[in-house]
Amino acid sequence: MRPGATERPARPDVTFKVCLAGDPGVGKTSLVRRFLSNTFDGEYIHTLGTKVSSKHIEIDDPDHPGVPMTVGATVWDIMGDPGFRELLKEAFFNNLGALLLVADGTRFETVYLLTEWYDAVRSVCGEVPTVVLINKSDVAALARVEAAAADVCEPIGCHWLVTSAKTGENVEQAFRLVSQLYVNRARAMKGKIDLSTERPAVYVTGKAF
Ligand SMILES: Nc1nc2c(ncn2[C@@H]2O[C@H](COP(=O)(O)OP(=O)(O)O)[C@@H](O)[C@H]2O)c(=O)[nH]1
Ligand SMILES: [Mg+2]
Repeated sequence: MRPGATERPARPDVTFKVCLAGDPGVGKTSLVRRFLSNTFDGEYIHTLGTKVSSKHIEIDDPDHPGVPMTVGATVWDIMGDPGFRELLKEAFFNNLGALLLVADGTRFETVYLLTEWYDAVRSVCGEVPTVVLINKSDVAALARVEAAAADVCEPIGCHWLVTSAKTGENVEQAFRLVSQLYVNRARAMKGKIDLSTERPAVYVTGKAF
């Protein structure tokens, strides 16, 4: 190992695909950048197609409380244009393990639009562990969006967090939570799926949490 390099397992215990979905401009690319390189850029560059990156995340081993396990998240930052959703949803969501649905806290209508993203995901891969992120908490008036988030999350039965790609609030936590939900579900399904697989994702259908 190079001097100064931080040690991390060459191979994570499990890998999975996590996708960020939500309308254009809500902050998907900025959240990924904050998560991967702990930086922020105020300029808006429209995402074309998809950018795939990966990062190891440490979570609790659900079968051994207090013992950490490493998961490899393959992060898909997709183009959020609703007009392309039907056309590209198979490519975006095939083999999805977990989902981050992102809304803009300064535009509460983007919260309600998440149900359309969720339906598109479900039509491809069934119900996957999902966390809703109300982003731009550094500038948002949160009371109204929090009410909208409750409206959207209750029927889906998913968690939601307030995040800021600008300040970093809850960004790491969001990726850790969705990874933990994925692994908890994968473990609960033990025997039906192979956790030692090296394929980028294991997806399962059915309500898991
Ligand atoms: N103030 C603030 N601006 C943000 C935040 N996240 C993203 N932005 C800005 O919102 C715009 C759209 O962000 P981007 O990540 O490209 O959105 P995407 O289209 O969903 O990928 C950019 O100008 C970002 O700098 C945030 O948490 N706070
Ligand atoms: Mg983008």
